[in-house]
Amino acid sequence: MGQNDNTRGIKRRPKPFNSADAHGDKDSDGLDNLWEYENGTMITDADTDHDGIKDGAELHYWNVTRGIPNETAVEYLKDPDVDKDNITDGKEINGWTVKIIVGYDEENKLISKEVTLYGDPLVAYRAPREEDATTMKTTLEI
Ligand SMILES: [Ca+2]
Ligand SMILES: [Ca+2]
Ligand SMILES: [Ca+2]
Ligand SMILES: [Ca+2]
Repeated sequence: MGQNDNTRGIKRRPKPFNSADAHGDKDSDGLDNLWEYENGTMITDADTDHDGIKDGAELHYWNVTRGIPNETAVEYLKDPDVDKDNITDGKEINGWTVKIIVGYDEENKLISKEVTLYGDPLVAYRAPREEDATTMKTTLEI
């Protein structure tokens, strides 16, 4: 790097930090300023896509845990909901709490309980539907 910059013939954007800061980590997300600048993630926001997982941890998840190639992983860092199921990557990976209906009491009031659900951020999650609750009710009454 450095010496080859002039031979590329592309206009270089001014860097938002001086070279001494290139290996700093302004937002403490585990990725240095230069990497973030070059990959288009936010240097001053630890969670670029606001999906609940900091950039460094999210990159590690995609790269290492899921074996996603770097180029795609970088896109996922900027996408809060990769599988477009309206549940953020952070929720699917770290779990989220929902109330589910487990049955009805004697007065026919719904009994619900809170459960933590986990999803796969690469597979669209199918939310429990009303039919499921009915099935559960039937099962409970038997
Ligand atoms: Ca950083
Ligand atoms: Ca993120
Ligand atoms: Ca993401
Ligand atoms: Ca999702």
